[in-house]
Amino acid sequence: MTLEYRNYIGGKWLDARSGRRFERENPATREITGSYPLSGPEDVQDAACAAAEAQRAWRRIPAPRRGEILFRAGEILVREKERFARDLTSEMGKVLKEARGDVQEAIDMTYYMAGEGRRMFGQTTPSELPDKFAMSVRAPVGVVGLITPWNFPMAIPSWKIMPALVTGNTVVFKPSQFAPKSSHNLIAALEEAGLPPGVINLVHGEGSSVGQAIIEHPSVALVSFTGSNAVGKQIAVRCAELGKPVSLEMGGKNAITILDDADIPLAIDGVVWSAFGTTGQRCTAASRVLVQSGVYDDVATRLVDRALKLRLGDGLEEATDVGPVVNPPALEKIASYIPVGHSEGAKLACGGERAHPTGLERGYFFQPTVFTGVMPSMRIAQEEIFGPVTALIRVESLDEAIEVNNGVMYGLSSSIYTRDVNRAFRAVEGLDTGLVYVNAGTIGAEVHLPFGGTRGTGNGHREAGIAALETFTEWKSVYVDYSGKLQKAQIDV
Ligand code: UN1
Repeated sequence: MTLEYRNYIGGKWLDARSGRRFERENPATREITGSYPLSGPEDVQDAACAAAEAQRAWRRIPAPRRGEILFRAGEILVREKERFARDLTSEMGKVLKEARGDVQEAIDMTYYMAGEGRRMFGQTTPSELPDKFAMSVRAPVGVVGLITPWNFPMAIPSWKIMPALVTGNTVVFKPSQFAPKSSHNLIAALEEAGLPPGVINLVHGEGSSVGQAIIEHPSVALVSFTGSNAVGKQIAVRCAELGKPVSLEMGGKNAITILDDADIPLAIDGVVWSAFGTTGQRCTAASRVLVQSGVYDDVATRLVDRALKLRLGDGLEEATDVGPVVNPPALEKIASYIPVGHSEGAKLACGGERAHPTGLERGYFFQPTVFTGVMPSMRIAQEEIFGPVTALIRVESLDEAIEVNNGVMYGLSSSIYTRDVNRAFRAVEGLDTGLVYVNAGTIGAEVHLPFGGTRGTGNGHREAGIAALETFTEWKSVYVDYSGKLQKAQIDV
């Protein structure tokens, strides 16, 4: 029997008003993992009203008290980590070890933001006038609309929800329809932790109806979106028309640079993990490897050897290295880049085809794929493929590597392998990305540092760290005049 899940609106678990539903399948086995409300604008309307209503009381609860609810939610996530990780693997495919990491990232963010309840620092500063006090404090924005992807279905919602809540906002949240159970689990944890009704509202469904309605709703004061650059741009344009602030995270075309002096086995470990972890479906995935000439052939041989040994399968099996991709359109998109690579003159060194692991013939698997002889301008070196495909590019020098690294429309993550501290720091300075790793791959960002990127990756905002507070609060500058007389700033006597 298919498990039926509901929306969470105003503290109640509800079906879509239309009664319509959609099902999610396990991408490895094609078994149905649950049925969810196929909501519409009317459900968003209910959710936004509940959030606006709850705003009044929630913003007045002292931030440390709001933080305490988050601490309790963090403890519930710890208690349920294994169950939530298994649910996560079953609905979007990543291997269990990584699913546990996804839940762990949500735990980390929940605790981190719970602590912010007792910080949330503003500034105090001298006034230019006597008997006058000046300070700045953070104020919530109001009702915020959060739209999240399927590839980190616990971590990414927590990056948005936890800072939004601790700073006193209320939330209308639309998760991806390809990983709805994880958001159900996250919201159930917040409910159990004692979050008051209406503070968080979960509306399942499609971006074109639910997401759109969230953006349009007059009560929603701010939108935070993680997903593709194409959709992000449309949201930015619409939010500009509506005069709403919007925070965007929109993908990457990240590169690992391996210089001649690098520890090659270490670098190969980093490439395999960054290119094929999460089946390459991370915005931080290494879809390019820039290799200095002297070690290029060695790196290519070793990488292909490792890629061929990766075991594809059901992420719930301990022996599986690489799970399925999320759905048929993803499979199609990834496969479409193979002839593109060929026609542009790259060499397919391994992979390049759909895979059919024994017993999982119907699953959406794609072989770990390495292209060699790739030129920086080729489409496979420019466009986000979002699958287990990486492109080896030969470079002659560090300067060339930096130029090639920066020569794409995205700027999320980059990495350099070298044993030379001078070259490492030159790279840190020159790589134009929001995240830079030295002697580690392109993935593995931690929650207490800013996360996000330059150029086509973002729009100047960052998630995580204290940077997230900037997104979800407005600064309020407060002047207290205790002189008992009219004092005029900036006016000569
Ligand atoms: C993403 O790829 O969408 O740094 C997020 C990482 C993870 C988060 C990735 N902590 O790869």
